[in-house]
Amino acid sequence: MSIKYKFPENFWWGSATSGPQSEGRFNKKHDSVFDHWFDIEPEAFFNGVGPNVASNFYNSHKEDLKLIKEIGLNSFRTSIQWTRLIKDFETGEVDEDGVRFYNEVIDECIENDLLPVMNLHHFDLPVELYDKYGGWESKHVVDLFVIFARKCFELFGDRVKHWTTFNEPMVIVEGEYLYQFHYPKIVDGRKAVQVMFNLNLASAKVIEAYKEMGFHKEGGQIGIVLNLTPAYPRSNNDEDTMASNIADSYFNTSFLEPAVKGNFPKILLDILEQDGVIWQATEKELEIIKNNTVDFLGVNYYQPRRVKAKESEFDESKGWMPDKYFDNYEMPGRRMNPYRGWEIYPQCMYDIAINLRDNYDNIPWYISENGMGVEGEEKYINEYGIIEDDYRIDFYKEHLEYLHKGISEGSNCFGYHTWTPIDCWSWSNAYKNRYGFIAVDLATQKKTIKKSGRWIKEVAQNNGF
Ligand code: IFM
Repeated sequence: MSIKYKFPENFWWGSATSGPQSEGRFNKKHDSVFDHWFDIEPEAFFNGVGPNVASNFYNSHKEDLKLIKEIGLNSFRTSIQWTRLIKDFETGEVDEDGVRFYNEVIDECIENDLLPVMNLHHFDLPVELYDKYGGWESKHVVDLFVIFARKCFELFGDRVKHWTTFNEPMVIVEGEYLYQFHYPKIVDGRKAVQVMFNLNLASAKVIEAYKEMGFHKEGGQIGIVLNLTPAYPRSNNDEDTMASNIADSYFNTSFLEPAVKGNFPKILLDILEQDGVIWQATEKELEIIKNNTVDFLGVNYYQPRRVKAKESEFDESKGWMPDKYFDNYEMPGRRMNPYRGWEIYPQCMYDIAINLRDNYDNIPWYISENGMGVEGEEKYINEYGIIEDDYRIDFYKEHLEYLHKGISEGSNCFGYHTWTPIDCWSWSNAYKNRYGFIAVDLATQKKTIKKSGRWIKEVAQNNGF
């Protein structure tokens, strides 16, 4: 078979999930904000399905990781739940069953030749820390997170050589403090800005701890996973371009710049200062951010952001919001994933690759999530009981072609992880849209490899397609 798109040697072919979306709540001693939200408002979740069982990974990790190996992947990301590992958040005392569980997961990854990539926070703040301190609004919570991270490094750092501090921290800002799609569904632009700063600080403080603990000398690396939604203006006119630059600075470079370069984008600082909503930060904290940038970057890419100059009336009653400066633009003819409501724009993979090459010191990076959520996949089951998800294969191929182009022009990308290996629970969308290479029957928890799972195996074996 001839391979048109060959990827660099030792390329990561993998897939990502997270603790709260796969494990189920079994034996967890604390609740996250999502566990709590489901308990008080189950009707907010698609078909009333919450995180209690998810894909049962807590109980079936042995079999699940074997299946993931069977589809040819060489790497796997999940997250360690703060609410599972830690018994006492203030002291960092651990829960022994949590330690046993994550030890088993890591050891089984290694036995199955899956490089474990461990993430420390995937939207799963302990609800007690929200109730007591205001969660990420509080710098004390930042310090408690560092205690948790140190515990993770101490317990698992001998085997886990790739860590990420956060998954999509911007989603915490947007979902919890602006657009009400994550509990506690607050609308408060000022708090959002402080949370944005505190999350950047937390990431830098965790990196500082990792360095101090000496893991780099043992080949360890630490990064962050950002959901980049590159902003494209409606037109090249000044107003649209400015609106797009502002949106980009709020939603993308607010985390990308500090993570990679140690400082915040000027355009964002100017606006926040001018509007009197800038965060509270000390010189010492800014210094920590400056000195503790990432070793590598994970990029979750799903959709671009289309922007136009503000045309609609800004609703002042909500207080300060970034939307004061731009409107979202529905580009005529854009290609949509109707189930998720996200635009499909594979070319963006190339734009991201070139942006990181040219504007971010060509930092080592990988695609840490890319995928297509589809509702009602049962209709594609063939006579052998296999889901024929050709649409997903086509989606991946298109994205990989553009990624390949970026790599062939020198972008330092070392891997491609899809979302997700096994269909998993997706927050308030629950199991509405399925993303996996492996299907889950929710009634029986039976797991069956889809056509795309066979396809990725060949891609991984050939290191291209
Ligand atoms: O399920 C989420 C994941 O937690 C973060 N990235 C996007 C996925 C699909 O919506």
